[in-house]
Amino acid sequence: MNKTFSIIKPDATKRNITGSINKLIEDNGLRIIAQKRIHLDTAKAEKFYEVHKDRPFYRDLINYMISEPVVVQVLEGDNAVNKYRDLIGSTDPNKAKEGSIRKLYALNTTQNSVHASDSLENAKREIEFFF
Ligand code: 3AN
Repeated sequence: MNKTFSIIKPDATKRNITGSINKLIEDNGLRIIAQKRIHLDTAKAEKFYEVHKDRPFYRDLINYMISEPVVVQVLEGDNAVNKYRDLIGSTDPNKAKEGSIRKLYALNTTQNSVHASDSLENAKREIEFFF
């Protein structure tokens, strides 16, 4: 059993598909053990995405992440980090595999509906950042 961190992003909360995404999470054997809806401010979004601060898409990403509320979550399950990365699919929805959350719901590479931690170490850090 391990834990991972998830964000249901503004494009998804805005379209009222939080429940649809949560159903996919639960149907895939992950348990939502904590969840809250928050509105990120610029400082918090910038800190969370600090690793991308020199990337060309950084400012658009921050503006997008503060545009609407998000739902931050802790998910638990066997191999939760890898299982959830697999379920969300590739960053670019055109490359995401059939049945993945991003293939089903993402609008484009920035507005891609969900975030998932990419390692156990980052999961721990990201959970502590929000909970
Ligand atoms: P992932 O969320 O698939 O792990 P990261 O961590 O490389 O992807 O990127 C973090 C976020 O930054 C993505 N979820 C997406 O919203 C945005 N992003 C990443 N790459 C691009 C890109 N090439 N163009 C626009 N936005 C991007």
